[in-house]
Amino acid sequence: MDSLKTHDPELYGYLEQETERQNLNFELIASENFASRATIEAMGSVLTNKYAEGYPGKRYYGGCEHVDKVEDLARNRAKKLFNADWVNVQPHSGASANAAVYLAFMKPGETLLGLDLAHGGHLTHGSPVNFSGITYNAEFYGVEKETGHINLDKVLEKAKKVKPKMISIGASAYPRDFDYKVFREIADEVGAFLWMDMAHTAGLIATGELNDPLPWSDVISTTTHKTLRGPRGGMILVGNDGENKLGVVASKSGRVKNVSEVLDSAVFPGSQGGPLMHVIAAKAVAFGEALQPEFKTYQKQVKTNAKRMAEEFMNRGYKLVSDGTDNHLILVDLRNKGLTGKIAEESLDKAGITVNKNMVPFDTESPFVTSGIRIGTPALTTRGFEEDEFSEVVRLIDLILQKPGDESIITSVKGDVQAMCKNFPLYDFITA
Ligand code: DSN
Repeated sequence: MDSLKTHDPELYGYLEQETERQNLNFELIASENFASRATIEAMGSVLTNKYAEGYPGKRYYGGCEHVDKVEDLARNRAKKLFNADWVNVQPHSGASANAAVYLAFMKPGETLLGLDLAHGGHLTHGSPVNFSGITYNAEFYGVEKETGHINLDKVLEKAKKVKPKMISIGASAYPRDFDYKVFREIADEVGAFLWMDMAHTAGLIATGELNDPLPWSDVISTTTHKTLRGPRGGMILVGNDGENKLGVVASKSGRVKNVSEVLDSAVFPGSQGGPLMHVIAAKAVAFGEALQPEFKTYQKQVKTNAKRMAEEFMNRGYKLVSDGTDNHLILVDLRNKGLTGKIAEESLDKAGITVNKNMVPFDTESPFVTSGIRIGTPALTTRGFEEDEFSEVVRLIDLILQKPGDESIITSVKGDVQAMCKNFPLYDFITA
């Protein structure tokens, strides 16, 4: 980064600071990860200069012969990775991918049935402050107060009552797996489309560490930067393409379009303009990495580490939502410890331990305070942390949470955090 260093020293300084933060902190935000050097290099490439509205072979600009190959590479690798009939790698983010899903499957005012944000759902699954809740009629299912699990009988009951056009599955803070077959049966019983947003769990799904939604869902959306460990971005997939139930007709021929054609149009020109070709190149790199056997080993470890962390927290008297985890994250309910999520997040941050405060189901605190923290293993597992390191992570978190704000404990824990991070080096190239 020599040219950046001399060309824009102020900006370079901020990058240096952020690199140091990533290198020397415990990154435990469940939705974050560390992309490879090759992925980051592709993102920083000349492809950022190229306009390529349209799709490979059908662009609105000249000079697309090379970026066509890049996008095809990304698409083909993603199809292989997820055993999908069709993918669209152009969505700029998970929210953009979801906007295209709505555009393809729903008309304004129609009803979506999704997991409540306060029970682990996502903003774009019908929150009243998001376009999804503003444009569509959002209805919600939740988790059981006693178990923290989704009760599928209640989902069916709710679906029969509200008659949704589409049912969404997927979450940003749900530590358990989903039974897609039963969700499919529910969707079929009420005549709804079924949409899985696997943003958090895509890497675990790709490697068979969690149930596979592709055979059961009408459409699947994802981000590419969480467990999938690629560049920041989004993607849409279809497991079984073919004549769809949308009834959208190709105007000249009168033929009913495949669901993939409707979704392609919903991304471009429906909701986006020019694709970010540099990011699509980086997606291709990351999908290539995810097809390697080491990626499966990594995902297994992500899950094993989360289980170890769950056990360690419960042994120390912490209450976890659903009393454990099937995936890459845990949700700690801090109420029995007399703490809020806000206090916990702030105290841990001072010691170099990065988590996020999170609502727990049936929370009585506001979203700015919350009663919980969400903790995920993907990023530190990428660094090489295994079970023993995660036991130590929990010990250090517990030390802080026993006396939040105690400066001498914070200083001592921060020293331990940095020492461990130095034993598991991360990036040495960004500011080199
Ligand atoms: N913001 C992401 C998360 O942290 O889960 C979801 O978009």
